[in-house]
This record gives sequence, structure tokens and C-alpha cells, in this order.
Amino acid sequence: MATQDTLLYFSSRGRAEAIRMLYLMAGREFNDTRTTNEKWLQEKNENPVALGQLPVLFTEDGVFCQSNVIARYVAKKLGLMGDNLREETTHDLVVEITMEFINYNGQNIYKHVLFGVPEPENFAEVKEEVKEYITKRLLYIQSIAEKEGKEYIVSDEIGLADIWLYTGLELCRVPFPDIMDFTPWTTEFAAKFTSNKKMKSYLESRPPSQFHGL
Ligand SMILES: N[C@@H](CCC(=O)N[C@@H](CS)C(=O)NCC(=O)O)C(=O)O
Repeated sequence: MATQDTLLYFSSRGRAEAIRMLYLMAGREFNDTRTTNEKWLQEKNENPVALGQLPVLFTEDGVFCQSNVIARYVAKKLGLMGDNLREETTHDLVVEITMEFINYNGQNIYKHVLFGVPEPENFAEVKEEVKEYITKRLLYIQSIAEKEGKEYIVSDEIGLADIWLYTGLELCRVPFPDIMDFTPWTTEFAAKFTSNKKMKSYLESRPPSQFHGL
């Protein structure tokens, strides 16, 4: 019998939640190991793993870092990244577009809101501009989903693209509590995603995040 993979991350959702949800959707057991900043700092100095950043995934195929690489590895291994090259590429496209708005929000908003850099005078305008940036990308993802014409973005089952998008939206919720309703399509997408039986019971019982609920 194959040994279980072990995911190492902090007690938050952050860059690991999508990976956790992939195992959940595939019904595959894994070790969801959560550490603290203090413990990790000590551990990585004593016994450095990969680049010294989390998440890290320990598998029979090796030790992997970089959250989106780990997610793609897990999604491919568990059959959640499409049945052919076109579908796989579509999942990838949604991952990259989502990464783009997560990073944009991080660079323009979280650096002020979470990491102590003083807010600029025109912060309200900056927020509005970030909202437009995100909305443009959500509309494009909508166009991809409409072209596919399935229940979820790429197929009739929840896959990497859906999980990545949902967790990406969650990651931007501090400045934008209404982000799931930025477009009518996202409202519908989030409702479908969160009412999926497995996902619903996970979302109702998952551990709280120790980092601003993120
Ligand atoms: N590009 C990497 C970034 C990883 C990263 O920045 N991880 C942060 C937590 S979200 C971290 O490990 N910080 C603690 C440290 O560097 O010691 C990824 O996507 O996995």
C-alpha cells in the first residue's frame, strides 16, 4: 500500500488550503501537519528543507515545495486536473489568472493592511483599482467556464481550477468581504462550490486560521 503524503504548513489556510481541498475532493487521506512560525524557524535552521519556505509536500516521489507546483502534482496524481491536454491547460490558465489577482491584491493592499506599510492617502482609490483588476479577471474566467459549459469551470466535478479560484477569492476577503459577489457569475460559482456535499461538510468543520482568518 502506498504511504500517505504529508503536507507541512502553518495553522492557516494561505498557500496550503487548495492543496488540502484537493485531497478532500479526491477522498485521499494525507497528513495535514500544521506548525507555528517559532517552531518552523527553529526547525528550518536545524534541518533545512527545500527553500526553507512552506508549504512543503513529502511524497513517495520526493519532497516538493512551491504551492502551485504542489497543487498541480496532487491534482494530476488524484485525477483533478482534466482528462486531456486541453482540459489540463484550462485548469492551468485559471490557476495563473487567479495567482495574478492574489499577487496584485498582496502587493497593493495586504502590504498596508497586514504587513504594516503605511496606507497611501489615496488608499480608497487603490482599493477600487484592485477591485477592477480582480473583476476583469473574474469575467475572463467566467468566459472560460461558459465556453466549457459544464457544472464547474472545466468539468462536472470540482477540480483544481475551482478549488484554486475559490481559495484565491477567500485570500482576498480581508479588504473585500463581498468578493464572492463581485460578479453574478462568482455568486453562483461560490454557491455551487460551497454546497457541494464534501466541500460543505469540510467548510463547516475546518480548523480556524491563525492568520487574520486567511
Ligand atoms: N512561492 C512560494 C512562497 C512560499 C512562502 O512565501 N511561504 C511563506 C508562508 S506563506 C513562508 O514559508 N514563510 C516563512 C519563512 O519563509 O520562513 C510558494 O508559493 O509556496
